[in-house]
Amino acid sequence: MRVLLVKPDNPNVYKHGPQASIVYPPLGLEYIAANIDDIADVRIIDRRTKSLNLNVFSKIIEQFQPDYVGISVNYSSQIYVSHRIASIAKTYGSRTVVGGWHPTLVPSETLEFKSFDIVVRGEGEITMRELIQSDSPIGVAGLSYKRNGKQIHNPDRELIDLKHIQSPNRQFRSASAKKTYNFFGFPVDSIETGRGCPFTCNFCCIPYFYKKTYRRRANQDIINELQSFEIKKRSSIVFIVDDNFIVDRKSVVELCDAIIRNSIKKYFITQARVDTIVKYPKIFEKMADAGFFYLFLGLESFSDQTLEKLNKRIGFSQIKLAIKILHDLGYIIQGNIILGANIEDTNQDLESTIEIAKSLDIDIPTFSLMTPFPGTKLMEQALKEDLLLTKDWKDYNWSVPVLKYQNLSSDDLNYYLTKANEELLSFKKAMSGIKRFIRSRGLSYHTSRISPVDIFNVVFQILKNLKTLL
Ligand code: B12
Repeated sequence: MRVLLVKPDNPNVYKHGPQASIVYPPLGLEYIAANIDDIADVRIIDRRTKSLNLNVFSKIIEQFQPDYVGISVNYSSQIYVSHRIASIAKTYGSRTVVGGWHPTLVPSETLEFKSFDIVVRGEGEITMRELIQSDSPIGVAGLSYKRNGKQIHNPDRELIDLKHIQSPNRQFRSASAKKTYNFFGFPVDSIETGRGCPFTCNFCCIPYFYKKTYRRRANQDIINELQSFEIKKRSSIVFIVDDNFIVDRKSVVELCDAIIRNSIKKYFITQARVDTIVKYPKIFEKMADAGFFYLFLGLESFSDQTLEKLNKRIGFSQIKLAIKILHDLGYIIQGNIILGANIEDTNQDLESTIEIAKSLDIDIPTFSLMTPFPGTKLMEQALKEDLLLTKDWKDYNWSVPVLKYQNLSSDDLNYYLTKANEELLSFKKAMSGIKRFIRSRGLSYHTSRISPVDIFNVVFQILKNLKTLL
């Protein structure tokens, strides 16, 4: 059995701002690969590598003749590119399987595309394995498929015990893929330590996907993975992709201790919540000792009333305090702010959001427009109150207005998004964050983590992307 796994490109996103210079490896597909590579001949191709246009892709399919082509559709905005990829696969007689967040959240609608045969709902490791083993979707939990023009939705699959799945297989990366995965020029890898989040923010689909649960992997498995050749030798930065890294606090501290004890000298990046920083600053001190240096914070809004409406369960005073705590520890902060986070927002509210953002010391502020993804409370509300401007998924990328506001037009939202990016994303500000970080941790901390070649690559990358970074 031959299986080709495909990571589609990301159209229409990140033309500007820091994310334009970051590409992480396709961790979800590497998990799938690891869990089927003993029963199938597997390949992964990543369409985000520049060399892989659709002609090259067709040639690969023609030569490999896969029985199954599995496509990862994590972002709703990727559904049409994924359809194009699947259509090509079908002309060569492959069965097409789509997995990831978007198909899981709207399986029936996804199956309406002629090109998609099967949807894997939720976590794909065991479901895909059973599909390949039986070479049929009948009776496999977690699958939706078409038969004689009718859709069949098998029962959901139980959430996986994370101790019983194979770690991701990173051996399937092509030479150009290896070059593509980078964080501002630094070789980067991704790892997952847990799945889910106990919070229920109204714009987030995680509670739906993971059924409001949180599961964590065993720390020894994470350490083993960090010590694998691909991560140990090939990357200086490790991105922990978890939605919320600090849920089981004891386990996080034990992991940091184990990283230090095992002399795993890496720089780590992850996402954290503002309230956790304020309540447990000691954990962030420990994380800094272990190599954590860059944190993504979902700040969302500076209005307590709006934060409450989002069910974010943080307040503006916590945001200010969290920034101070992290800066005292030398962290670089990327903070995301949602423009129009309250459907009642006015021009004045957006003006003041931008002004407050300027007054806060966020090293890399990023802005998005409020977007109701399937599977969220926000989408429920938008459908009930007829607030959707469009249901064209290609626009659901957080930078195109898709909601109707009482007091704001789409032009207003576009104007403020551009203004926020232009006035706040500053190379100078980011550099001062980097300088603070370098100074705060001491020379030996850095020299043990970074090679001169990496430094050269980063400087080269920054100069190359100066235009998009500014
Ligand atoms: C890390 C991450 C990122 C990284 C990029 C990671 C990458 N490699 O591309 C960054 C920070 C850049 C990012 C950016 C954005 N992200 Co993001 N991101 C995530 C996050 C937290 C983890 C993804 C991950 O690696 N998971 C770990 C792996 C192991 O899981 P997985 O990929 O889901 O794969 C599993 C299953 O989905 C399934 N599966 C997936 N693909 C396939 C394929 C097949 C064939 C099969 C069988 C199964 C299968 O099986 C896998 C194993 O169980 C997810 C939430 C989450 N918990 O997953 C959000 C998430 C995917 N992101 C989201 C969003 C909205 C965005 C942004 C638009 C946000 C913004 N403000 O800019 C951007 C857009 C990115 C883009 N299009 O380029 C949404 C997507 C919603 C939607 N319907 O579109 C999510 C769900 C977060 C959320 N709560 O809303 N993101």
